[in-house]
Amino acid sequence: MTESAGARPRLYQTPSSYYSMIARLALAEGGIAYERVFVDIHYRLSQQQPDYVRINPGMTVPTLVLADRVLVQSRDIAEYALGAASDPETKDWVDLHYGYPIEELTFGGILARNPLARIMIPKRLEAARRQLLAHAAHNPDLASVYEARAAVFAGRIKAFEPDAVVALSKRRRTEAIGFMDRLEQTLRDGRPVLVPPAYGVADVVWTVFLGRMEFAGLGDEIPRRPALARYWRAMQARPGFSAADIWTKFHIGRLIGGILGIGRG
Ligand SMILES: N[C@@H](CCC(=O)N[C@@H](CS)C(=O)NCC(=O)O)C(=O)O
Repeated sequence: MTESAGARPRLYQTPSSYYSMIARLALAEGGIAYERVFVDIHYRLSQQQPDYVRINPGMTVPTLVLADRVLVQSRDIAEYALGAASDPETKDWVDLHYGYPIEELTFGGILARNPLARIMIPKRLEAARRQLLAHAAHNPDLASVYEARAAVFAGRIKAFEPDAVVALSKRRRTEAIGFMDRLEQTLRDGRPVLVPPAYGVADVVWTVFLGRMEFAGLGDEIPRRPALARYWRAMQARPGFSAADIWTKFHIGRLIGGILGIGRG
């Protein structure tokens, strides 16, 4: 992690991270200039470093550091950039999105299909849990936050047990397809954005969700729904979409490049 002076907001983020994409898209759409700081959440587990934990005790990305406050939830960052979801329709769409554990779709799918991942991912989760406990022992002032985070990882290890994961991934896929049906029904009247009249937070989160559908092998479900397909094309054509670097497929080279510090943050 690098620090630099200046009044621009600093976004601690990871290129491949779903919730970082939400932050990047919202900031791009909101026209907010900011500096990206790369956090290696996969290999170095930099989100667990004490200096990061002091900024974001939840130990997740993204984190937006503003002159007068720190935002540690992608939803808050999106609402900062584009305005809070004040109407009930926007709020319902955003609540629906955040009620869904997207990582269970992504990792559940990988684990259900890939025997090597079934060995590697639980090992990585266990290593992360142990490192959290080691941090707790070395940083007494942060022990309670480290222990709380270790408990979250223990839960993940359980959720991703080989026997549980196939059923879990099936359930998350069915739910995701249900969301696409719901989007299709809403968009069928030809509306250009999810909650007219203006582009907003609901469009940000559901655009990143559709990107994740492509990424997770559910992309074929989009063209089967004409209104959703039209909306997805329109969202991808927006300048903010390319600026935000939304991953619709897995880029192993960029993942490694980021970790080695040779990619763009
Ligand atoms: N509720 C948070 C969730 C953030 C989140 O789960 N971020 C993931 C990456 S997409 C993360 O930081 N994972 C690293 C970890 O759990 O150690 C938000 O919306 O910002």
